[in-house]
Amino acid sequence: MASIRKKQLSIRSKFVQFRGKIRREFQANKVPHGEKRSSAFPYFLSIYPAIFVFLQQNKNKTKMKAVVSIIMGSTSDLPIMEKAAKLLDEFEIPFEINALSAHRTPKEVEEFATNAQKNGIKVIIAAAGMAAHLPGVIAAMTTVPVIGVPINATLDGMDALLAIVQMPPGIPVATVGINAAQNAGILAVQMLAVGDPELQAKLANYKEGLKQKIVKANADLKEVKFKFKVN
Ligand code: RP5
Repeated sequence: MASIRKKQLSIRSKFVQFRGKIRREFQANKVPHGEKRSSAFPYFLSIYPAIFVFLQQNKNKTKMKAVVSIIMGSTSDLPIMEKAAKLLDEFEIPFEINALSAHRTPKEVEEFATNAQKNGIKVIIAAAGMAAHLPGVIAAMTTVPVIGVPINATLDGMDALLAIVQMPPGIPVATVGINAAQNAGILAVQMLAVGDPELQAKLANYKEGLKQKIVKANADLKEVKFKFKVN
């Protein structure tokens, strides 16, 4: 809800800037300084097609509602988490990205987690490094499945991996490998694809693409020569 409101506000402010620009251009070019505009007609002629084009361009953005929420402990996690975002983009899944911290913004984490389901979020991808409590804390407050991404911030990411994966019975976090944000994205799509044949077909196609990488690897390996290599 908050993200849609944010998008609407940003589109509105872009529109206001755009309308101001058109007005200024019209006044600069068509109305000599100090003269009164004789008719409003040309002004409306110039602005309404522009409004129409603007609204058309932004129509899809306002309609989309996030079904996946990517949460990270800090923007320093973004270079890793971009891989999850890229994957969701590829599958045309509407998502949101926000920074929240179990330690620095505990109240906001609670607000997010307790409202996630109501806000239409179907899967949460939560990433954190160091003492990575964020995914587990979110999982404690929602029935929306949480995928945890341990970030390698210190100790090669082992601290975050153990903090995320070792959840007490009753509060699972589906933990992927250290920095494995792409896998988190794929897992999120797989969860969404349950009962969605169209998305399942897209996933099957994606996995078929992965097979091609190994087909090419074998072709390349054929060219590698060793005295005792027999294939
Ligand atoms: C965690 O601490 C974050 O998820 C990040 O991986 C790590 C370091 O955070 P910054 O100090 O870069 O904000 O909470």
